[in-house]
Amino acid sequence: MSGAAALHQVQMEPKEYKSEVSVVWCPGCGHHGILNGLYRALAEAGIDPTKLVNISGIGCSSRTPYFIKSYKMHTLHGRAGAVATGVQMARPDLAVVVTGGDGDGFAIGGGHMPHMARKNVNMTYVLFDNGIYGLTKGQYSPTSRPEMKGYTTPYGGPEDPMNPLMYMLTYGATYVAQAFAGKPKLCAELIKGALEHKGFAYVNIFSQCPSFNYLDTVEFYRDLVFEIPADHDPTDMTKAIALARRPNGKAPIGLLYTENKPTLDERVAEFVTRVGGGPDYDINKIINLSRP
Ligand SMILES: Cc1ncc(C[n+]2csc(CCOP(=O)(O)OP(=O)(O)O)c2C)c(N)n1
Ligand SMILES: [Mg+2]
Repeated sequence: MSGAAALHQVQMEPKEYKSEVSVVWCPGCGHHGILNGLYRALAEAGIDPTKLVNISGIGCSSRTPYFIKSYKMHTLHGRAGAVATGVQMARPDLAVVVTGGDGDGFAIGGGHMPHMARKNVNMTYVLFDNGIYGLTKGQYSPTSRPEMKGYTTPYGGPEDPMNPLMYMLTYGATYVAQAFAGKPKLCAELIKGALEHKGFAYVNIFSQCPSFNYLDTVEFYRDLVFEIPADHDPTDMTKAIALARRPNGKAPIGLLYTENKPTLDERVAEFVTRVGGGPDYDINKIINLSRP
């Protein structure tokens, strides 16, 4: 279990996870729905707020830690994942949750995403995917559709968007899910699953930005998504990839893939036991290990 010591420790209502800071997002922003899903997931997983660390970069979505009763770090743009990896390795007993946007995670932070996935860092990453840079008032992001007109693309863009699900599946994330802010109950269910998963859990959540992304409206997302059928086997990578590729142009919501694999902290602990660490660290022993 992710941050096992933090899980199923308390019985709190979702609203008790609200901090004293008022939520400042625009009316109608999908991020509100995701935040509600997060409150519910934390309550349902019984996470002890004193064992929860919510880490973010910069963006509207990256303000989430202010609104949740938890320890928190509002770090640099694109660097939440790297900081979270450090926190998780130093304190594997804590539940580590990153919340951030498509720009934060896949543009400036894009260099970090594959490494959290391939290392199977034991944490939950909730990506608020609104296909735009919201905080800076509407620039094109790696998940923007070419038709999206923003300040940097007044005629639309010349690029196809990336596919975060394909990316996460192929880089080795061990829990990959997708949801839509308009369905906070599903958001809660999938985030709860991520919190309870041992390993790198990625949840991509579509979120409308009514202030700057006039294309990806609630209606657009409602029409885009379809619920993954109940008979989908989430341990089957081939089927997960087929779903991630958007059959018939429709985006799946639900759990695509899950797998059990040792996490980075477990492997490092095993490594230290095997080669010796701490005060008994012996560089000669380490050097000898590399000799045939
Ligand atoms: C190093 C650096 N470069 C650029 C910025 C400006 N900046 C702040 S937030 C942001 C993008 C936010 O977009 P996203 O992560 O998608 O979050 P959203 O606001 O859409 O939720 C940018 C480019 C910054 N703060 N720091
Ligand atoms: Mg965004």
